[in-house]
Amino acid sequence: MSVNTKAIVGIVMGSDSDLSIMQEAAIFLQNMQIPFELTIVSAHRTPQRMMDYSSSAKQRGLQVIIAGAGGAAHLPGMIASNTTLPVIGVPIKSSNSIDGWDSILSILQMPNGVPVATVALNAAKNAGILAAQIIATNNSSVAQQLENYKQIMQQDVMNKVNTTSQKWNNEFDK
Ligand code: RP5
Repeated sequence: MSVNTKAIVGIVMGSDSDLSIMQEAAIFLQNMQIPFELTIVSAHRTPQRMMDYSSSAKQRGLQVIIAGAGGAAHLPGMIASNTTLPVIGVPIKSSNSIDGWDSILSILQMPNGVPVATVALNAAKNAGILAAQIIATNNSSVAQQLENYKQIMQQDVMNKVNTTSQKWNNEFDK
């Protein structure tokens, strides 16, 4: 995104080793022309930066935060503890992870009062889609782009239905 475009979605991750996964959220937002920012904020290694990021986010104009982390993934929950903005958590199967379950459970099992909308393991694209859907509740142009996106997904499946029916009997669509 251009440096002059004011971000409305914040993407943060615990390490640059999360970037290959987290960039999927960024690419989706870019395609939807939703201005975003992306940086590294580590709950364990830069705790003060995490508190500063989350406490300033709303005032800086962010409307949603996407936070990804692996292993003992405290970043999304701690960000959520320090802002009223909706936080979407992306569990990441990282080098220090036990099959990703540690990250999934750390992000998913938040205490009452502090929700994090948790997507599937490594599902940063879905986090981008969900962020766009939150933005779309108050933005008709993003809402229209999401309608188009759903139409394209539907058409893609129907093309596969047609291809499959050339070889296999399908009485449902007759
Ligand atoms: C977490 O530890 C990060 O989010 C990352 O997924 C994992 C490993 O970090 P590095 O050791 O690669 O920096 O805090």
